[in-house]
Amino acid sequence: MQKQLFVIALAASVAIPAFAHDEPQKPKPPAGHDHSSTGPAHSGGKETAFGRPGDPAKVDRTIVVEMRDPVEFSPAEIAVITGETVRFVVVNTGKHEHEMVLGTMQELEEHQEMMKRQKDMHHDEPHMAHVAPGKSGVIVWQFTKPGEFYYACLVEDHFDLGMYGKLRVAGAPASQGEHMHHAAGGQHGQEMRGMYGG
Ligand SMILES: [Cu+2]
Repeated sequence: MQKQLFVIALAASVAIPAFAHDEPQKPKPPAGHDHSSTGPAHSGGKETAFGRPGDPAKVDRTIVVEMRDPVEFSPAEIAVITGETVRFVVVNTGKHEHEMVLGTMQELEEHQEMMKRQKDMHHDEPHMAHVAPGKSGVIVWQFTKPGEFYYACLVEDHFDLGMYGKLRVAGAPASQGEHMHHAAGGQHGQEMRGMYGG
């Protein structure tokens, strides 16, 4: 019962960014808002709000994320334990280019705006993988802070069309009870995938 409620709460919270995203006037942070000096999503080896590049030799878990046409990530929700280093194997099973970019919702939206202004902007950083049709890419990332983060495809208008997923970073394997541990563990993503047909 407890778990059921948790899942429903999760589903409800997933819907909120989608609405916010559709608003033409995005809320701006108040003046003087403490903004990262590095700007949107430039991880280049540094600590970010959503973690830091992981050491490929110290991967805790490998998660396969499938990118499908027209604009879908599967799974669309992933639970990670705080401190965990995840190796994402990002598989593009579509006929269109896709990419997986990690970040906060605000950073991803800013990044998207930047991409619209500079169509030819090409970059590759540790928190992103641009993948051609039928190919796969890898992101190794350590999630150092708890929170709700996202992965989005910033190719063309895919993000606007809803091509993003949610990363829920929570807990610590040793300090949590059986229930929390289970909720934060890798199995949860699989359950979500099943429930929502992702
Ligand atoms: Cu895409």
